[in-house]
Amino acid sequence: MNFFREKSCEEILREIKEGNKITLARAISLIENREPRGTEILKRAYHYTGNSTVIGITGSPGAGKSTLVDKLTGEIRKRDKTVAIIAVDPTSPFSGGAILGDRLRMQRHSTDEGVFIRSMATRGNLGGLASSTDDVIVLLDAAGFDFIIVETVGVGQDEVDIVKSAHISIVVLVPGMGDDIQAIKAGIMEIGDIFVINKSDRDGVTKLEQEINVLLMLSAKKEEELPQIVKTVALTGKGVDKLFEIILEKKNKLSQSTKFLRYHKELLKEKLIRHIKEKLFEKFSNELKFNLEVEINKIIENRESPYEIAEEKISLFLGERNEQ
Ligand SMILES: Nc1nc2c(ncn2[C@@H]2O[C@H](COP(=O)(O)OP(=O)(O)OP(=O)(O)O)[C@@H](O)[C@H]2O)c(=O)[nH]1
Ligand SMILES: [Mg+2]
Repeated sequence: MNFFREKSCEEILREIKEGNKITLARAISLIENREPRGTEILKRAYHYTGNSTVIGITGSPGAGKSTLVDKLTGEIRKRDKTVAIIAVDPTSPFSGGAILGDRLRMQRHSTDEGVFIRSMATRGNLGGLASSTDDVIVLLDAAGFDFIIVETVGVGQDEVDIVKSAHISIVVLVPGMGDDIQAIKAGIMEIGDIFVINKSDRDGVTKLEQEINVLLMLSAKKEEELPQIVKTVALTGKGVDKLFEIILEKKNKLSQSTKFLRYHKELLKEKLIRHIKEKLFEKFSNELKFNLEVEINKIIENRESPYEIAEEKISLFLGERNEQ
């Protein structure tokens, strides 16, 4: 690990752009752990972004997302394009790399030079999982991957936020979920650009399709194109070529997608505010030798109010800066 610490951020970025996957993996860890060097690398990497197509895939556990990603990877590689895959697991704080590795079902591509696979779990993500994922996407984009696929499990707010970083969002559903479809949050219906009915070798496909259609009508926004529904059997690959064609069509029309532009703006706004907050808090803490534990104890033990502590410290911080 030492030799990595000695490398300059320029060197690290150059190696990443040259396709060095070990350096890439290490740089991702820096970003996940919110290390200052991670931010330094991101600053430089950002200038090289904008060339990847980012695909988000979300859906309930076991819906067949990884099997689908594996087949999509096949389609991408057939065209000699490269792909980076991130599997995100926000639901389980206990998932280690091994379990995630198993969840990926990507063994056949793991030795392929044009494929990079990485899992991200909740642990270590100090700035929130969605923002870490977003930063990792920046690095993978700079690394030059043609496609970046993000697989997330679940249908909660975390997944909605993560998938918002994508250019094209795919929601995977399976027939025979019973009333489960009612439990799917409006948020997830809203982010989907493509709805995949996977395991369409099973009964209940037509019923599910009708249910999705109803939900889509209800959450549709006038100015935005209605999402498409595609039936697949990920296990055999049936329908995946059609799915990939639709992805390519959507990719070509991205600049006209009001939804994508809306999310893109929202995301940039959040990114900018988060960075300002983080940087300010870092300066504030360093200059005032601010110790969160000490202040929290004051609140709990002496019943001092957090409002006053915050305002006092801010005045002190600003006062000190004025004197400089
Ligand atoms: N019958 C049938 N089974 C499928 C299909 N696609 C995937 N499966 C099976 O469904 C199971 C779950 O597939 P995964 O690809 O791991 O699903 P996942 O959504 O990635 O699962 P998690 O990452 O654990 O949430 C596996 O046993 C697959 O073989 C399909 O189209 N039809
Ligand atoms: Mg999976």
